[in-house]
Amino acid sequence: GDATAMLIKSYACQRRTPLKHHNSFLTEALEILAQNAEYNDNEGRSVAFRRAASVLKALPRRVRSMEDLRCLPCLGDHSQRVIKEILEDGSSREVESTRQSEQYQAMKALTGIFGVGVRTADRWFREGLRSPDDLIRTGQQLNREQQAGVQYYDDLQKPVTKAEADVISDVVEKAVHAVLPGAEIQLMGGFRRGKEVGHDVDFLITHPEEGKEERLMPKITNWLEEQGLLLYQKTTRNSYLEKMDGPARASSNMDRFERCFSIFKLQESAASCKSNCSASAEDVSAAHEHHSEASGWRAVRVDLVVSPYSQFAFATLGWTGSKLFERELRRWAGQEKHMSLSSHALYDNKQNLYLRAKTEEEIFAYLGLEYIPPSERNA
Ligand code: TTP
Ligand code: MN
Ligand code: MN
Ligand code: MN
Repeated sequence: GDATAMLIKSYACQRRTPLKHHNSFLTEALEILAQNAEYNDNEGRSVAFRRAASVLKALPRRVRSMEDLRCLPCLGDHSQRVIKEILEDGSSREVESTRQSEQYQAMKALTGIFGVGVRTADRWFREGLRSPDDLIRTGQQLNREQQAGVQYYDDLQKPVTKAEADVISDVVEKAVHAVLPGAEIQLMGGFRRGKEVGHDVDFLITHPEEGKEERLMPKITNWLEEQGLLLYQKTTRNSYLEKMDGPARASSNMDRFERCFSIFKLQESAASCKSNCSASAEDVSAAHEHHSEASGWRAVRVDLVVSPYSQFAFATLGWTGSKLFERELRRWAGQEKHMSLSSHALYDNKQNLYLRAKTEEEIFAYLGLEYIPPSERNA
């Protein structure tokens, strides 16, 4: 073991995890096992593999032997066996057979449909269904969300680029300012962490005058709908009440903000079309013929969340991710600090009081953690 390995802390929120690291040949393998455990409703096992993968993402260099893993936290027996096999043989039999398995592939395809969770996908798998096409062919009952998920499946499978996220940011900003001047909009999720592609685009919206943000979402979605920019939307009202939801529920990861899960209709410019098709500038119209549909637009998943100004720092921290980083923050708060952290608030269970914060930096300070910038929260 070397000295650097011994500096790796055990909670992901105590570490800096950059987007690009040196061990994807190991982390991708461990994350397949994590994903498979999730498909089998084994959350404990899934989190164990994800924590192991996350530790390897924080290492300053490529792992070359088991010796390099001495003194590292979060590496259980099973993860170590998998790593050893990959280091010795180039791949792990368990990982490869999981990757090839009918269940893994079907669950991946089915849970890849917007609106389909593990429980539904598992039920369909047991009934012999394997893909979105099977759902259509057998005339499965689908809710409105799942219908949209099946309808736009191909587009929603394509990664969203940063350039597309920037175009959507402009659209969202225009919509929000049309209905509430002075509102503030922030790009969240993977793109805030510096990712170059994502599965969706996440936004957090607030207004410096507390109360102005109430019932804002229907105004935004109406505006977008009038412009013909929405293919699907489902808005949920804010249901957070500090007195009732605060300390008791604060460790739950589902928040209660007014929010909208949507699918945007994104007009594809000649420029983005060109880069997608890798055609020359003069050849843009010819490039269209590469598309299955030469429609000039694509569907993109967009999440909109509205937060009261007083909760904005907590909402920002909670919607930046990564999911494992968030999970580890809440675990650190509870286990090490006797506090409850949510996307709404931080509650100190020893002093029995809420800790107010205007910035993410203040929240890290309350938690006794060194500040980790978004670009290093890629746990
Ligand atoms: P995601 O958009 O699911 O993930 P991501 O942006 O990190 O990655 P991707 O590129 O695949 O989109 O979630 C973004 C953050 O939002 C994540 O940190 C968790 C948070 N979140 C909540 O707080 N509550 C929720 O109900 C959901 C769905 C997400
Ligand atoms: Mn996202
Ligand atoms: Mn999202
Ligand atoms: Mn094109």
